[in-house]
Amino acid sequence: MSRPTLFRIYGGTFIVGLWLSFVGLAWGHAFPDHQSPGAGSVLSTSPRIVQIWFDGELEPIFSTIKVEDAEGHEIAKGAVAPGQSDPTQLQAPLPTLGPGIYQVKWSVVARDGHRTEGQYMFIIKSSP
Ligand SMILES: [Cu+2]
Repeated sequence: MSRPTLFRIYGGTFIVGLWLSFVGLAWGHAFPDHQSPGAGSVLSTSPRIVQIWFDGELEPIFSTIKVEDAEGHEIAKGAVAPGQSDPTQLQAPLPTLGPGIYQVKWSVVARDGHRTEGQYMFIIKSSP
């Protein structure tokens, strides 16, 4: 009778251990915390820079940001902002943008080696 009980205990511990390591990896991913200009925002003037702040540290060599116009042409690209001891921010300086829809596309590798990526848009409206 004691063998099956032992097996059940070890088995349960193993499964809990697997679950904990999975959750631990998931926490290590880097996702945007906030961005400027905000996702989906409508602006009346061209911003000078696009910035994204992440919830975890990034690997600078493997982390990029770019901005495309409505036709998919790349109009700006950037990287981890310089001078950060704990790099969590991407930025891309922008040329002066005309009215239109712009896509910000980001791709980062967190310190745990996992890549996450995504995109969002902002709009510059034509002046009245
Ligand atoms: Cu991860």
